Amino acid sequence: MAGGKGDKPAKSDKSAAGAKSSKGRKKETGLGLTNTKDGNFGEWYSEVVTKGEMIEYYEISGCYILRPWTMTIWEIMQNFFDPEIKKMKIKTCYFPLFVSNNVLQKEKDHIEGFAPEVAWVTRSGDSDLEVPIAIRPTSETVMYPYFSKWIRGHRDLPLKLNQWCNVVRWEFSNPTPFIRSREFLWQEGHTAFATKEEADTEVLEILELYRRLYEEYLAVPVVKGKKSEMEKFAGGLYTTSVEAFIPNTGRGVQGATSHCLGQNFAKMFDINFEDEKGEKAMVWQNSWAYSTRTIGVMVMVHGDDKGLVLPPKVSAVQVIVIHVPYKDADVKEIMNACTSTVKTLCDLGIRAEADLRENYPPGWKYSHWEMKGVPLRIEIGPKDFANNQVRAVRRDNGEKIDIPMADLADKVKGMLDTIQQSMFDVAKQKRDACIQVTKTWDEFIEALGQKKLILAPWCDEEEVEKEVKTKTKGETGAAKTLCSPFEQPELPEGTLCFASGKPAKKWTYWGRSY
Ligand code: 87F
Repeated sequence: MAGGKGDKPAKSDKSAAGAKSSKGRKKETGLGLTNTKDGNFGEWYSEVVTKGEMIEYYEISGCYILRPWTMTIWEIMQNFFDPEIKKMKIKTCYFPLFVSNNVLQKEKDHIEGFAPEVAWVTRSGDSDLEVPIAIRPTSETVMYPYFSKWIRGHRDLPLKLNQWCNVVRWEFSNPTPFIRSREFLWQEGHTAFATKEEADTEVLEILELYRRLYEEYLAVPVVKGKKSEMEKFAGGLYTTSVEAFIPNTGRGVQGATSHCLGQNFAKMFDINFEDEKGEKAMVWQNSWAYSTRTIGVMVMVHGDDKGLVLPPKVSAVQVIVIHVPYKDADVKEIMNACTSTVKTLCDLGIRAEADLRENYPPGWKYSHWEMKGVPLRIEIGPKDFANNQVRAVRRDNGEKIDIPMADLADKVKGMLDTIQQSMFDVAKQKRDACIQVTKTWDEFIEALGQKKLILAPWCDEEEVEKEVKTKTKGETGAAKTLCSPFEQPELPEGTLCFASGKPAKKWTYWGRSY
């Protein structure tokens, strides 16, 4: 190990993870978390996203700086999703950030409950604006007047648009990076069809892409399903979602939504067309979105007491190569081995980098890259060099294996795939272990206390859901429906609702949620 001079990191903090000097004493490294995931989840989370260099807190509460470590993940997800929707003939557009009050208020029912969250611009310089303008919280009311203008006949349909943008919702309940922020990034898709069938089909196609984003990219298992009448988007006909679960807090989290809006907005905004028979008809619309919340869910699911754990598919750096100098060994030749290892991996399309900084000891660097969640670390020391091999260490489970230089390409590629799959499998196992089937009220309350993800037979009545909410209201928030999974277990004839005792209509997931 390096030890000795000049290797003390700039910052010094309460904790000292990792690095030991050659004398074997723990050094103050300024690295490491002061909170554990099980001990204080909220503090742990904000420490992980800041020390993992994803987020910097900003002066304005609820607003966060998204650092490159975050934006790369966002871009990788975008590079999957955008071509997929382009295959579906969805076109990119961009509408303005500002909305006039007039237009915003047009769909009254829709905006009513949301009004407190709308942010307004009222001044420019020293003078008040003649009329205040709102900042988009979503773009239905921004876009649909133009849908009305652009759609004339059936040949103008379908109209399928998507925009990548930011939105502002002035939330008041505890802001959390990624999960609940006042400004966030998303894509919002808005489409119009001649028939309900086409709209229905698209809702599910988009939902499947959201499932793939979570499961194939973020290695987070989700449930696809339908929202209850109470939890759906009030302006629409029905809402589908992918729901994730955070075992440590026992909370569900809506991962992304795909709505069929029906004809509500078409009525409001006069979005009509002349059909093939020459008759006037109203369009069927959808809207759908996923946001930077996806990244927060991923951090919450995979992170551990050493920091972030990133799935290889989305990590900006997939392999970090670190040289391990030793007393009299030839540092130059080990460094060269690192550089050529990086080159071999990069040539294969693997995102590899070397950390050859000499002012930090290897142990400090291990902790640093563990904090940032890099999936695989490769160490090269004099012995490895002599044996023509490298040592690989997995971030997700700490497993160490020696890889002969000759096998580097194959083995590393294989390991990254294995890590991706294994992270999903482990997350799914943990999620599934939290699922509790409850058939009575007492079982339900007990499971809720144990932070379970509850699957219960339900009569599907709004009044009953309201009652469950009221009865479970407490410090940690009320229980509500998350979704009714499309994959329904068998519901035997005569099964009763856990809450009302009436005949059950479906299985539904319940829990506290973000
Ligand atoms: C906050 C303020 C004003 C949510 C809001 O889910 C309006 C709204 O309409 C609002 N918060 N919503 C619902 C958004 C529905 C819908 N919009 C397009 C989506 C997907 C993308």
